[in-house]
Amino acid sequence: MNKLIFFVALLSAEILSCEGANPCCSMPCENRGVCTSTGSKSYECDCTRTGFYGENCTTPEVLTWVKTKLKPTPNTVHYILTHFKGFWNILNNIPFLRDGIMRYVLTSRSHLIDSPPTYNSDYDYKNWEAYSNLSYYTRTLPPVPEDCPTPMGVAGKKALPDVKLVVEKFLLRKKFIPDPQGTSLMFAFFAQHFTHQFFKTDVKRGPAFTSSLAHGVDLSHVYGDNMERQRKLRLFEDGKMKFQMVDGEVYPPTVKEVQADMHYPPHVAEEHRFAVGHEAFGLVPGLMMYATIWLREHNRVCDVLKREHPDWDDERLFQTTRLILIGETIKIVIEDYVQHLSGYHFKLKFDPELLFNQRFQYQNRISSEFNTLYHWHPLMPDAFHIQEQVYSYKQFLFNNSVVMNHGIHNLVESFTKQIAGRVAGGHNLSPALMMVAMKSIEHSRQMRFQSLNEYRKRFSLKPYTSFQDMTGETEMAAELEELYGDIDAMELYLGLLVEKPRPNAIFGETMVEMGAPYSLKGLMGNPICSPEYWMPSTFGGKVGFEIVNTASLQKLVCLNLKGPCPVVSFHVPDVKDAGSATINSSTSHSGQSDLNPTVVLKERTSEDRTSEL
Ligand code: ACD
Repeated sequence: MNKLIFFVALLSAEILSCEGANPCCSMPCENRGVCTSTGSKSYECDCTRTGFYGENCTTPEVLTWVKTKLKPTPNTVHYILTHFKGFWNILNNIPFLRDGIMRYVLTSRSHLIDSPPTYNSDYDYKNWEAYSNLSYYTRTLPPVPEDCPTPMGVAGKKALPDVKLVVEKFLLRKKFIPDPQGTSLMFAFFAQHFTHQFFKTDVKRGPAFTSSLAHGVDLSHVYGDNMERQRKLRLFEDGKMKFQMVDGEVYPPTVKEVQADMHYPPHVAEEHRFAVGHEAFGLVPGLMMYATIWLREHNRVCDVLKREHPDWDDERLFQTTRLILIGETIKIVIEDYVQHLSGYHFKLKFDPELLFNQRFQYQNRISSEFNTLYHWHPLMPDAFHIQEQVYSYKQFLFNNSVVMNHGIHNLVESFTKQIAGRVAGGHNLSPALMMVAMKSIEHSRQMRFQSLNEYRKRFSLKPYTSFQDMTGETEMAAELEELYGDIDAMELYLGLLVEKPRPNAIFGETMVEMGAPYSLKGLMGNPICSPEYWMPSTFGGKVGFEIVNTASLQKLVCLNLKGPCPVVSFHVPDVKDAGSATINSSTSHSGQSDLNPTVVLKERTSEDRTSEL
């Protein structure tokens, strides 16, 4: 018996020491060095332009050494940006300082993204196919080679733990944990609506493939991702999109009317089968609410442009309006959405000119890792509170009658008042969404994602030294250790969701330090931000350019509703702002009172606002 144990131990020691396996399995090249195996036992690290040299790219060049000594840690930077409100209030009003900091945020973040893109899930070395085939998501880190002893290379056990088990053990919600940053469902549905234009996994081909070939903000979720669909949705009159009027308000047309395919289960009544740019937006009323708002915005902007250019034909009005809406989207995402997420007192700024004299490529490719990390399903509550009613998931899903019965005004108000769940820290996923989390993990494994720690290193973060270091507590850490065996074998997605959140924050460090580079590169890499496009004439002149440059969530909603404007914000209102808000947010939101509409705003009509905003 003892002999047998000795033999098994020897055997596994041999396998795990990588004897005969691809030498790159141990990820020996540090600091973004590129590993190439040279025969079955040796490898070479290419340290070109990493700022490091040596066999494993571990020795810093002098300048790199100085920079690393001077550079504050991401947590320190985050602390500074989320504290000292008085200091930031002054700085935000000194244009050249605000611009300088914003330029630094944009460049330092986007330089972490390979551009042009490099790998995909089928190629762990650079080649023309991986570069040119747009139907793949790209990869920031190449897949773990197939011939490695463990799924994460050499670290950890030979097999990863059961997916259902880890989701149940670490992700499922016991009791709803509200986001301490005060994120509202208005934010959660915006995230879902906005990201579905560029996260469009081609389910037939598998998780490595996308059917959104623009790889960025193209508003295909409003206009359709191909010409046939676009044509079905367009009115071909004054640049407008098709619509229907219900009780004097604009809603999307029905599938029957426009013949654009949508995914609805059989029980959905014909009159509630709305047709919009994205086939799946019938899934939840929150998505259909935003689809309706953007549809109204498109037709509103067409009217504005038509007044400016009575001679323009339908095509030009349509195309120019689309560019304006792309600009509005980027502006809202940076200045309202990312601003909210960041919790910064520093006021982020959308100004493409900040990058005009910088090294920056106007192109983007969505990566599988970005898609995976954006599965923020813990945001979702256990039920949805709209006016006086409470909807379970079963009642809410595929239920456009919620949109019609309550109307956009009441949906906006209710979603703004309901707080979303905290994303990091574990144990906050609604059981209704268990399958989605399981799929994220299964897909990550199928695509052979490297470990959380490899991604931390890739994004200039120190690898976690233990499970406790990662979770900041002991209970989950001990269970994770038992299942994964080694912190270097911790998988990316689960790691992101169980990571210790930053104090009073929605996310942990890794989510922000990985998510921000993908986001800012993707937003600013849009062609409309390039010097060739970024000028009034692109947007139909001064009036169109002004619409882009003054866009906000509040305007987007208020200019497209009749009557008084509801409370609209990515942050649940503080109790003093709205007596009926169900939950007060406790924390560090970032001096964004200007994003919270005031009581005064509630009393204005949309006509008043059109001239004011
Ligand atoms: C910074 C700014 C603050 C970053 C704060 C949080 C970022 C975390 C995750 C990503 C957030 C938003 C994603 C938004 C847009 C995606 C756009 C993709 C376009 C293709 O410190 O840098």
